[in-house]
Amino acid sequence: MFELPQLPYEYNALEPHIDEQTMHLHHDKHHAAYVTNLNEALIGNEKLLSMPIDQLLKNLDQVPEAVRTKVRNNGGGHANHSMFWLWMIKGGKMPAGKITEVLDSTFGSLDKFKEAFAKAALGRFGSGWVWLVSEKGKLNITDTPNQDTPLMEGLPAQAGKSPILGLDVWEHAYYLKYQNRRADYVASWWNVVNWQKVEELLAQTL
Ligand code: MN3
Repeated sequence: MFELPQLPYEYNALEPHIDEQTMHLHHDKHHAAYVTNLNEALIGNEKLLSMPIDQLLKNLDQVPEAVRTKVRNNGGGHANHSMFWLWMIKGGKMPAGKITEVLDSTFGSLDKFKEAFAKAALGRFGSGWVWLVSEKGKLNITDTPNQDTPLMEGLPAQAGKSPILGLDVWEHAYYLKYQNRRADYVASWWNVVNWQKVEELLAQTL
């Protein structure tokens, strides 16, 4: 069975950038529902229920066709949100180490990277995610619809494109505080990004 992870900080830890009420709804309702629906879709399938979530998403072809879309949406939702909580931290953590070098060499500077990432976030029509992915240290910005994730491309995490940073641009992630102002949400989100986590994930892809 898949389980809802606890937040690694208090619900109000990301204030004022991400408000407490949004965190409660987002974690306790939205993420919880993805976990419940994922378990429900896989009832009786012990093999799939015992896979790590990223393995399950890399092997969607092993999921019975009747529940594949449900597993894709809810399993993606579970994986994406489990990572999303870890990509944020109270007070934020500035980039340091290898990630700064790679962002500079790929995008020109941290600010230019942020600009390009924000542009992708604003350009994603409707619900979805924006990603910074690493392919053996080669960085790219991508985006996916719904709860799809780069993990679904069928490539092993160590050899393929691994998400090392992701931003939820579903309205449920920001609408209470920012309403339709997605650009303001993205601009504010940088203040709580946990770059130390990004650095760790980058290192795993090198
Ligand atoms: Mn969400």
